[in-house]
Amino acid sequence: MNILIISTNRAVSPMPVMPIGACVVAEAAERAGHTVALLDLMFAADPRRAIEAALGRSTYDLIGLSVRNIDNNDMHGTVFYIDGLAPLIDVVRRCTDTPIVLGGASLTVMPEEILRAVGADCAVIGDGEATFPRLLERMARHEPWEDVPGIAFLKAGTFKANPAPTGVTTECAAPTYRRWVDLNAYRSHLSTVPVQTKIGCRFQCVYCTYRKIEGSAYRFSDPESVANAVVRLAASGHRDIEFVDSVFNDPHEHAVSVCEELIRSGVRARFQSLELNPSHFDDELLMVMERTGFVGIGLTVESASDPVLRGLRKGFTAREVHGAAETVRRHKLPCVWIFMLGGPGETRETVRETLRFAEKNIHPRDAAFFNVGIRVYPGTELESIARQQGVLTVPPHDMLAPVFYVSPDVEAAWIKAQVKNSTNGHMNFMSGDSFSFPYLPLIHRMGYRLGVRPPLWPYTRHIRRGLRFVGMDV
Ligand code: B12
Repeated sequence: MNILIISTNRAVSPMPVMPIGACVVAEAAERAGHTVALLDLMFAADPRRAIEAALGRSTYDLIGLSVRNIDNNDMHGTVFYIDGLAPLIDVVRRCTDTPIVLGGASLTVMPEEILRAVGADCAVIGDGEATFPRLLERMARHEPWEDVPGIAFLKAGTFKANPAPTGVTTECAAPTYRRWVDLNAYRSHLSTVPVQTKIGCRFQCVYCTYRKIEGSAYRFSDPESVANAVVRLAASGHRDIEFVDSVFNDPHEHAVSVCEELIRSGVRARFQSLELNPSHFDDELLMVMERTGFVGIGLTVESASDPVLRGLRKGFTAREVHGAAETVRRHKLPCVWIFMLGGPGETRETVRETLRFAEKNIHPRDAAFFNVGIRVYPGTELESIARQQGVLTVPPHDMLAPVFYVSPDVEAAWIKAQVKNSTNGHMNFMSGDSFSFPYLPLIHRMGYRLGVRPPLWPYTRHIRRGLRFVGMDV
């Protein structure tokens, strides 16, 4: 079959991300014998025209739309990306009656709601590289496809979803990005090249969708295959690699093995991962990461207060958060700390405790990001907590347009004011406002021209000072 995959993501905040999922399924479809083209709308001046032009150039047997984000998870500057999807589907429908298949993380999180909102023939939930080729095989033979595992669809208004298959991962599925996307455009926006070392997440955080997307049992890529993939990427000029595992340093041994294999390969690249957990975070890990060539890490701690960490079911304590701060201090690796305020158990006192922790323990050369309010997804434990507490009343099928949770024991506006105070006094601190800053893409491009390479966040204090100097307080 002749297939067009359209990557619909155009979000440039916090930076444009390369469409790893769309590239992975494009290559899986090719391996299954199909002819595949990929249209990446990230930098298209006019996405609708770009679709019309692509559909004018060739006739396709199937069109796959990759839909990454539902919204930006920001309670105070909410952007709802699904609103932009229906107009794109309209353009496709106007040009052709080819079947439309949706895929991407957002579809695994809320397949029914998205299918109802935008209309499409079906959606792939879970790992696309396994399901998409099976669907194509059926469609190519004009056979019924409704029983293919991992497919969701609406039939006469009723939603049906077949459980997604979960395979064993041994090979690292790093696609040959340069075949599919405009690498120079991504590079000039300080984007990194995504690579996964495993799939799955074993943590039980009450708000999170990662288990739903990737499953709760780990499927590991063999460390050697990760190193081979990175060597291959580096040879074609991709030297800013970001590990996009749900939690990079869990299990600890796998992260260490991956680093050791990268060291053994002799590859020269700059690595980062923003998804580290403080409970598997020690000198051994940081030493091996430094030797590998890591240039930045993110610690997703969310809070430094025990009642909130318990309420969020993070699986670690404030003691481990403090321990992680001591470990960070013993090394030179830049670290961005990620906090999410307002979770179950949050009070004015716990907010103060977390902010005091950040002010006291985060070195000025490092950075911190504070999000206020938590996006509630249907089916999560947070949804039940919010309903029990009476702070969520919209029915589950109305939660596609984002709804947010804030602990009933503290006001969102008060938390936001405290964060503002703290960011005013600490130029290395950021809030949701920094991500929605309209000149962020320009800052990325200017940084690139000045020779900055990702990540940009270690420069937060310099950028904020510069912006303050010209009258912009972000
Ligand atoms: C790492 C990560 C990041 C990194 C990305 C770094 C990088 N260089 O890529 C950072 C921290 C920058 C980031 C930022 C954001 N992220 Co993020 N991120 C992730 C994470 C943990 C992994 C994503 C990933 O690369 N997965 C690996 C690839 C292979 O999987 P995939 O893209 O889903 O593709 C598979 C399937 O979806 C499917 N598929 C994909 N496309 C297609 C197309 C077709 C046709 C088919 C059939 C199948 C298919 O097959 C693929 C292979 O199996 C996910 C959570 C998760 N565990 O999935 C969140 C996630 C994708 N992020 C999310 C969000 C919201 C964001 C932000 C908007 C948050 C913010 N306010 O900043 C931004 C948006 C950035 C942008 N410009 O788009 C959401 C998106 C869904 C939603 N709930 O809205 C997720 C799911 C987390 C969540 N909260 O639920 N993110």
